[in-house]
Amino acid sequence: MVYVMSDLHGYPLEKFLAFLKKSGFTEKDFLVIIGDVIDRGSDGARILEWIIEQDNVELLLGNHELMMLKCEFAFMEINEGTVQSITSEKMRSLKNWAKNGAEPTLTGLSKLPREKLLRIVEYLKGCSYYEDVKIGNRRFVLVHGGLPDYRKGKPLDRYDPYNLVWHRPSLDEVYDGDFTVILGHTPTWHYGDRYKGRMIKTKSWINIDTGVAFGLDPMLLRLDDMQAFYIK
Ligand SMILES: [Mn+2]
Repeated sequence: MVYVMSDLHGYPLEKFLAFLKKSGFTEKDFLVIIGDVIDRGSDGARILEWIIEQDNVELLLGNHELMMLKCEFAFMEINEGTVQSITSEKMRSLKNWAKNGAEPTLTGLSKLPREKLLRIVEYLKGCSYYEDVKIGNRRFVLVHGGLPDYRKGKPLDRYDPYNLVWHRPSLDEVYDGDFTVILGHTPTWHYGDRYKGRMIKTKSWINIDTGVAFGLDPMLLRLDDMQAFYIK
């Protein structure tokens, strides 16, 4: 079966693995994480390390992974002693990432052997912005932020990648295609206290970012039977 989750934001790895197991996830299942496994919390680098070792787990890009990739120079060139130049553009990228909770991720990454760091960076460079999956007779589009400037029938590869990971749909945003969009990025409490820690299901999309970045726990959604799993 296919499970999805989003926005782990450095959630403690052992707690995350225990939650997966408790929800019935086994090596026969597949897990798609819809972006933002790093930053804010302590275990972002450990989660990345874990993901690259799994055959049945796929990470889609979130805005935080994109910010990390833009700062590749910070832990590659410096580590290697080959810093060519820190341009003002690089400084801006670093400042932006730092502002968004990069510190624990950088600390974790700096402890890894260089070879593993390289593997993680190469893995992230190969990640997709979205996944279009069919389960039974239902179609799902998995994407971190949503579908900005939605137009019916517009191929997914025609959307601006940057906006796919930064978009925040309003509750009444409608995607009138033959699919349900599963997204994260905007903690559900952002839409009102009554959604705090729970997923939001609209006619067109389901938001599964339960707010780990703000001290809450992640959730899992199993697409085959639409069963939702919560820690509490
Ligand atoms: Mn995000």
